[in-house]
Amino acid sequence: MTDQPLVGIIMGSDSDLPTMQGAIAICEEFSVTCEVAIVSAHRTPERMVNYAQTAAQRGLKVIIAGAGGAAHLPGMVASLTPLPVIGVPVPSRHLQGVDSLYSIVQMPAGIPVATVAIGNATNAGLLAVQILATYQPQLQEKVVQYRQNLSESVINKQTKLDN
Ligand code: RP5
Repeated sequence: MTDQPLVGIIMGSDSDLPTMQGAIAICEEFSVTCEVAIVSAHRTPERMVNYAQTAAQRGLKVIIAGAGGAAHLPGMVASLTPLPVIGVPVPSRHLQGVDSLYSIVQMPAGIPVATVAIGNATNAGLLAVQILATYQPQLQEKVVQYRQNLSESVINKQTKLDN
């Protein structure tokens, strides 16, 4: 593990943190250094622009951006950086995150955001790890092992059901 963060995990509000913990936990599990920041597209727009425009030169390789409601953060950040951006629709109070999903997933051609399911920051973390693993063979071995463990856990559940 290096000290240089390779994954930037950002969110629109501290209220998004419980959801975004899934991505943080995956980075920890794979010993991938990440940085975590609250960056709001609406409340701190200059901070968002600065974060996105300096991300690549600071050494980040991928950004995970979570937001809820009018969730413009992932798309705006994607428009300001050449790095891949993974969007996490955070469950919202009134529309359960459908608003967040639609806000994040409907990007115009040319500026993609890799959008995961509502609340599924775990998959965002895994996608980020898999992106890094394309040039880190040891990390790729860990991804393969993770998948094997996942399969085995299902088989074990079946064995318990059968007995
Ligand atoms: C969005 O507004 C945030 O991403 C959060 O999901 C939502 C609500 O924010 P708070 O009012 O809880 O700070 O910008």
